[in-house]
Amino acid sequence: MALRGALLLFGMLLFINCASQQAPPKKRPAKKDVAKDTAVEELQKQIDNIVQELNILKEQQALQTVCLKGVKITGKCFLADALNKRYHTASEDCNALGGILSTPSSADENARLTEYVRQSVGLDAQIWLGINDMAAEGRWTNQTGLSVAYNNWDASNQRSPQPDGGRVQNCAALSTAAGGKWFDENCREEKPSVCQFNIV
Ligand SMILES: *[C@@H]1O[C@H](CO)[C@@H](O)[C@H](O)[C@H]1NC(C)=O
Ligand SMILES: [Ca+2]
Repeated sequence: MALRGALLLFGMLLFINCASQQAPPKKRPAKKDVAKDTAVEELQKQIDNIVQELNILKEQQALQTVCLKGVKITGKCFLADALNKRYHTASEDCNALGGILSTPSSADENARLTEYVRQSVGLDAQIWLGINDMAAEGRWTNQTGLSVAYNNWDASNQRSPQPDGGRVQNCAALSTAAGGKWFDENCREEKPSVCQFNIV
């Protein structure tokens, strides 16, 4: 923060200095002035780059803080919200933090998310996932609106493998009791959730 301020001030001073020296308009810019303009532009570019890098650092630091409370898994940071909420509320609350509802994209990630939910929420918990078929029945999409490539639906009940809720159940939930298997549930049910942040 102090660095950024100092740099901006430095840049501004240079700019003012340059502008005041140019105050009486000259008919033809001298070679010296052109060189100065280029130098100022170059400096401005460098300042912009530093500001950009600082912002990325700040974001990473914020993520680190989230990850200190949560858990880091393959470029993602998971943070549990143990409060029971409807799907939409859970999703909006997570979005407000800059994340999306957790969306495991591999068996390994699903297993590690399940383990984290066991530890943070409970051994018999169901959490909302960032996956639903609200837009088109039977087409399960993630928060990007794309069909999910990975799923882990529970098929242990052969007569009625998940998802089995049709139009009544459009939101996917992961169950720790079922070893991380997924179930479609009514989106108005209230469940805990895990917010996912992508680490840049
Ligand atoms: C959604 O799914 C697509 C394709 O499977 C994938 O490329 C994208 O990263 C996913 N988005 C999220 C937020 O998981
Ligand atoms: Ca459905």
